[in-house]
Amino acid sequence: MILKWLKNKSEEVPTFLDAEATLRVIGDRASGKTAYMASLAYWPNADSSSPVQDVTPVNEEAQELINQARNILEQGLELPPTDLNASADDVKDYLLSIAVKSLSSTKTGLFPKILKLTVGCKDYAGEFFADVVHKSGDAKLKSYLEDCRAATGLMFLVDGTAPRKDADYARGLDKLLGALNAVDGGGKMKRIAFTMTKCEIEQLWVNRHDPRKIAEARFPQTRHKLEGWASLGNGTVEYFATSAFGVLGREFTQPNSKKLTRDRQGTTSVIKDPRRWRPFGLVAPIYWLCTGDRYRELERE
Ligand SMILES: Nc1nc2c(ncn2[C@@H]2O[C@H](COP(=O)(O)OP(=O)(O)OP(=O)(O)O)[C@@H](O)[C@H]2O)c(=O)[nH]1
Ligand SMILES: [Mg+2]
Repeated sequence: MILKWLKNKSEEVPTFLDAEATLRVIGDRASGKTAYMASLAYWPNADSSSPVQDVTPVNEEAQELINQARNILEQGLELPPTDLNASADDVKDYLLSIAVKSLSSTKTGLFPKILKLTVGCKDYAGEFFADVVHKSGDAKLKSYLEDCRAATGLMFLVDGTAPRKDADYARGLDKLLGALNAVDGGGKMKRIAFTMTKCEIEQLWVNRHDPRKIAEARFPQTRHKLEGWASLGNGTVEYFATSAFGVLGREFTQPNSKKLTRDRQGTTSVIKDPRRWRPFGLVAPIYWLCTGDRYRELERE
């Protein structure tokens, strides 16, 4: 009875709530930044039971991402590395709108709400990250940093299969946060989502529901830096496990990826079966960056 009422009610009165965010995606070369964004924009094989209702491109650049997903990833090919552009203004700014369904409780019961997340994500080439570590006073780097400072949230993407890079990542983050602070009191950056990619690989997949544990085991130094930043009252940190490619099967799963190379730098791969391409956990960090709430349904599977 209640369920029926809820069902009718959900059909009658969806409530729209907006949450806007200006996000920046940073990470090392080949950490999976472009694949993450392209898979998110394309949203292949949408599952009707998922809280994500749809992902729509808002600008032309986002539409271009969809074309990359369709013409490259879905053909089982590898994305080309992103060029390091002339200045921060030339970096593509992908504007996406994501509609997420959820239930909100009030005194009178539960009511459905549709949260519209509008995110502007800039995808810097991985060299930006290396430049933060090795260069300083460089004009181009400075314009990137200024641009990062304008963001409210940062998605720090790391290749989950590259734990040997922990020390590099910790150093990079330290420099980045230091440089952001130096500009003027740290800017607006309030949330950092430490997001591990390529988590369809077996060793990561088993712990996908405990990303903090994966981070603790694989990236202890980086985690230490992040926790230090948060404990100084600069903002908050959360941990996420994602895969742009996902897994095959439901009960007995296997990675839907085909490895091309694997070394200290991490893994490069292509999608194994593009027809069954189902990314994992891509919206969870964005939802948290926009709202400050963790929505576990987005990490189901
Ligand atoms: N197995 C697996 N491989 C992935 C995933 N996401 C990206 N990759 C692979 O990782 C490599 C790098 O991905 P990109 O998205 O181009 O990385 P990037 O961070 O944009 O790299 P730059 O543009 O060079 O800074 C490619 O071989 C991708 O196919 C994933 O979820 N799983
Ligand atoms: Mg790229």
